Amino acid sequence: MNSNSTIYAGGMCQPFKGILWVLVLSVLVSCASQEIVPPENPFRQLMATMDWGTDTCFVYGHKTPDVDAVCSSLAYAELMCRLGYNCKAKVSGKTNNETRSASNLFDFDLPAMKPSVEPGTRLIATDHEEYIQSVDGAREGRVLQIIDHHQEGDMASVAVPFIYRKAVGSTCTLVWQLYREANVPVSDDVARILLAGMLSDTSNLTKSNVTYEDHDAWNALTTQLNLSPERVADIHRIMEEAQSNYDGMSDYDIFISDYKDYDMSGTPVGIGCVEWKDYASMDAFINRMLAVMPEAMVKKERAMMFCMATRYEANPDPSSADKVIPLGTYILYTGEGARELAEQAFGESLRDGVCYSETRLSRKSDVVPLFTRILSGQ
Ligand SMILES: [Mn+2]
Repeated sequence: MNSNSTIYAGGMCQPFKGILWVLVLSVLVSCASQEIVPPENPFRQLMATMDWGTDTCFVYGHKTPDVDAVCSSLAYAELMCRLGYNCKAKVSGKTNNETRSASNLFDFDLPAMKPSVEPGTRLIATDHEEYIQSVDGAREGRVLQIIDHHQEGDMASVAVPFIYRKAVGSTCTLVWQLYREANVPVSDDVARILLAGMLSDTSNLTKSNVTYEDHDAWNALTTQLNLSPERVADIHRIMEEAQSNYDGMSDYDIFISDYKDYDMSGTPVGIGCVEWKDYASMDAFINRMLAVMPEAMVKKERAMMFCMATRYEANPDPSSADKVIPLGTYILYTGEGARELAEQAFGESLRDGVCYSETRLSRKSDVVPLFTRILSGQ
């Protein structure tokens, strides 16, 4: 066969190969030069088109703020400031033990408390996009941006100029990506804040909803901060212990320490998440939560109240630093129709008020989408 008649490059005649290489190289060179000097930055341009007004724009995570909510709001407010916009992070409620532990471990100040905003206040929402989870007054405010990794909520409308939503493990991963998008280097201070949020929400990259994008961010941040994987695991363990440390807290405060409100097709639903690692006293702990849930249902004006509690058992590996390992998830319920909803989702009750899932459940990725689907009749 004549080599000129073959179509794969290995059989190409030499002059043709040469032309191909010139083409490839010229494409590469033009791409590279575009990367070095961006002719324009679409993210910064979009930010510049926003109606920022003259007052401070507040950046809030969700109510009952956790580490990801607080850290994403802090780091994103800082990015906006670096771009020249007058933004400040705030919290709408008391931070939990894990968040206070993270602020000590990673050496950053928690945002000041501001439980409500005036009508017309400009807002950026991180780690949530439902008004019911937002600062009081948000409905009468002006939402400029949403940065979030939950399912679409009622804050997200065409009137919001910038919405960045991706189903990644942590909102801090998204904020890290937007620093790159804005071409603003992440300072070490911001890197510590972002890593804290990531460790908490992804449980140090071990949760089922973790993506390669979370891994990218984790790698970049730990490299920048010069933290070995072992050191990161140690820090994460201390944060986790703080999260499940309920010393000195009332049962009611334990139940609402990681709690969120939802409006599911018109049904007001509340879901708390608790961690109780003393597995020998788990049954008694479940009873304590069941006892305070009706009170929470009244205070939070919910029709149904749920509580997710991880089931732990002793780690069969005695050499491991983790003394217990997670198994499934208990789903505690109270309120009219709550039993039917829980059983439709997770099968027959173990006993009155308690269902169980053999797989460990995520509120965001498993329970909320499932309950929403059932309640909307889909
Ligand atoms: Mn989050």
